[in-house]
Amino acid sequence: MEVYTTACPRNCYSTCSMKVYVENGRICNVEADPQNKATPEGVCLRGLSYVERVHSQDRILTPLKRKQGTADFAEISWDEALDTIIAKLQSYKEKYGPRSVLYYYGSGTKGLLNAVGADFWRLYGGYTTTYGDLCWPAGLEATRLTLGENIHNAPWDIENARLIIMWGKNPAETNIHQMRSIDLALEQGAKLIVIDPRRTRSSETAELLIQPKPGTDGALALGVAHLLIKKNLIDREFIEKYVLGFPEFEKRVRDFTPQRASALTDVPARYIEGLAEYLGNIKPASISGGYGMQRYTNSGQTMRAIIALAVITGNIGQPGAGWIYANLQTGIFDKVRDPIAFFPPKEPDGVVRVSISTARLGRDILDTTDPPLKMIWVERGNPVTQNPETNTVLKAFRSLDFRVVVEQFMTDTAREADIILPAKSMFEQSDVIGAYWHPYIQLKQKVINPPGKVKPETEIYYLLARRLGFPAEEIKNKIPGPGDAEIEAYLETKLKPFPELTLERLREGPIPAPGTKEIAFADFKFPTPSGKIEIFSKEAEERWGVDPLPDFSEPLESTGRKSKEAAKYPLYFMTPNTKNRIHSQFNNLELIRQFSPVPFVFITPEDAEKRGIKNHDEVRIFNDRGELILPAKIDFSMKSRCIAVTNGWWISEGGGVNFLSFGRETDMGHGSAFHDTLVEVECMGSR
Ligand SMILES: Nc1nc2c(c(=O)[nH]1)N[C@H]1C(S)=C(S)[C@@H](COP(=O)(O)OP(=O)(O)OC[C@H]3O[C@@H](n4cnc5c(=O)[nH]c(N)nc54)[C@H](O)[C@@H]3O)O[C@H]1N2
Ligand SMILES: Nc1nc2c(c(=O)[nH]1)N[C@H]1C(S)=C(S)[C@@H](COP(=O)(O)OP(=O)(O)OC[C@H]3O[C@@H](n4cnc5c(=O)[nH]c(N)nc54)[C@H](O)[C@@H]3O)O[C@H]1N2
Ligand SMILES: [Mo]
Repeated sequence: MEVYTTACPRNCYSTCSMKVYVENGRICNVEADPQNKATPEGVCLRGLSYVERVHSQDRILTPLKRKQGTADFAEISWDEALDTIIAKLQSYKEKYGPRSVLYYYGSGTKGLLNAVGADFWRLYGGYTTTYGDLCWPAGLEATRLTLGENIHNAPWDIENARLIIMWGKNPAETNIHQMRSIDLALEQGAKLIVIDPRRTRSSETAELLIQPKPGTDGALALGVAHLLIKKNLIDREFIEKYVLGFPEFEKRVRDFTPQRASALTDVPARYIEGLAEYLGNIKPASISGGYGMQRYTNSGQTMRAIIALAVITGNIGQPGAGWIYANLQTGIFDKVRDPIAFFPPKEPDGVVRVSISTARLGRDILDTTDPPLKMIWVERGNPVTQNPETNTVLKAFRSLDFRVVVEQFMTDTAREADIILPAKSMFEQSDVIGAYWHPYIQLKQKVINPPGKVKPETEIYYLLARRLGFPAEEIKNKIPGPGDAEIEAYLETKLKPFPELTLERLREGPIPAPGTKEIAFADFKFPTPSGKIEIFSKEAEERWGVDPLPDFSEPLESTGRKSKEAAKYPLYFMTPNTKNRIHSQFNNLELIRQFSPVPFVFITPEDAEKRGIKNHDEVRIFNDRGELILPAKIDFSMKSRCIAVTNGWWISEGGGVNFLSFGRETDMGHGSAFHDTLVEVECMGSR
């Protein structure tokens, strides 16, 4: 048995270091590697399930081609797959130009080698791609505008906090290792407050749970700011020295009385007062903001209002304090630190057309002209299930002439393909990965050979590049050849500027990114235009057309809007993440299905009773965009008028939450406002 240190590249806060045990070319065990101080113990169930996932009977192991006009696929050789793709690529380029090809990638796996795809498509002569992101950009942009960059204290520092506010984050499911540090803090007497419309597992040890109406946290935060200022529970010295725009902010929150905030948020005023008392009196305080609450149309402004609370109480730049959102200190390989620069809304040059909003993927594909889109290449993502407005995404996919999907499993997106190419697993190619919560650079090691006819993306691109006759010198510079040595040489080149990072050292375990700050902003230097923390941000106004101060407006789909839609669809459709899955991954495995075999819709007793719904009744969830039919589970933990289905269920499993969401962007950052989704539910009778 061989044992390797490697790291999990899923889109997950934890990005664990782990030891894998390999025998006869099979992964037979996975366990935590304590060298990573953020994830010293507890590989999660998904981690344990790799043993099954990698060797699953359902894995796609060979290229597949759709049998014309059917939903079936036939196995084909790599030669046939590549020749078919090349014929298409050549003809589209000739007839419509290279921008008729859409290159779409999701968040399926991290790694430096992911860059090879874009380099290939540039060499092809250009391409069309998406801007924006499904996940977190409204909060990234709010943080960058306020503090100047997206960094925070090392994960384990939360142990030093005396007050922890989990604001719209559910680490007990989405960041289990953070729970460990929170527990250690609580053992030392810290207090925990959770703010979430749902009573999540993360709130089990909380002293105070606040359940605002979805999308109204901005009003809650401004109400708390009002009280902190009124009761003089703010840090005036800190504000004087480091904050831009406090006098204007003070004016802004003047009418956000607890009564007004209570009416907007549906949180009792005494809870708002309680939150202000805790935050004003207990120091140091860490506020950990989740990503769920920044997927509304008003959420950039919401996040700015919440960050302002950490700022006016002076909880920045010290141990145990801070705004914990995204720690991009491992982003050392990217030239630009402005996260929105990763999603440029304008064309960066004449080659790449960055014209399609990830949030509006379906509609933008259909609306694109000059040239129109003919082909899509999808890798590392499952847009049919995960992007908003599934019906439109499906229509857009089906309007194209040719679809290639690189996948490990027969996902809803793969089912739409003309050609499916089998994708590697994390154990089948080495890569260097960063993280967005802890500071470690890690090597995700190749520990087994790809099974069947699987080829990593880099090799697929290499073979295509050769057959397309790209200049040899360009291929050599941009696209590593198929051998392990060539992959390692590519990675070594990327690591070269950082002498402390060598593959040899990374093979032993994780290494903090060079220049890592354990305490963010300890030097009180803020890379904003003014050099101060900007509660008032001219840049916010100029870039996004929002108020330069944090403000509150109802999300576009909100029961607070008194619109016709709100009267027709009175329920908030919540689609949170869940513990044993990363979005649409893992639930196809036996190990995981034991815990979650079928999707449910969670509904409060009050909302169920109103509609004559009993536990396990079949219900129809619907709005103008689509419907879902699921069994109901009566649930006492949610705020009434909220219903929830965890996201990630496949349509082929009866899930598909995005049939109900709408493709529209957040107020800043080009995020996806999934959670602006109102629905109605009706009973279809017992099962
Ligand atoms: N196990 C597991 N871990 C994961 C993931 C996963 O799928 N599974 N996904 C990873 C990824 S990509 C992401 S983006 C993160 C997400 O991590 P989190 O942000 O923790 O997860 P979410 O479920 O998106 O949202 C967290 C909470 O926000 C609440 N919420 C929704 N709307 C509002 C609101 O208006 N106000 C408030 N206060 N709360 C609200 C939801 O009820 C939910 O409990 O997790 C990462 N980690
Ligand atoms: N309604 C609603 N929708 C949501 C959310 C929500 O809260 N509500 N959350 C959103 C968020 S936060 C996110 S991050 C997105 C996630 O959406 P996606 O980025 O689409 O992520 P996954 O669902 O994890 O799908 C990733 C796919 O990549 C494949 N894959 C894994 N490794 C590799 C590889 O090495 N190569 C290739 N080619 N493929 C690989 C996996 O098999 C999987 O099918 O979903 C978003 N969708
Ligand atoms: Mo995400």
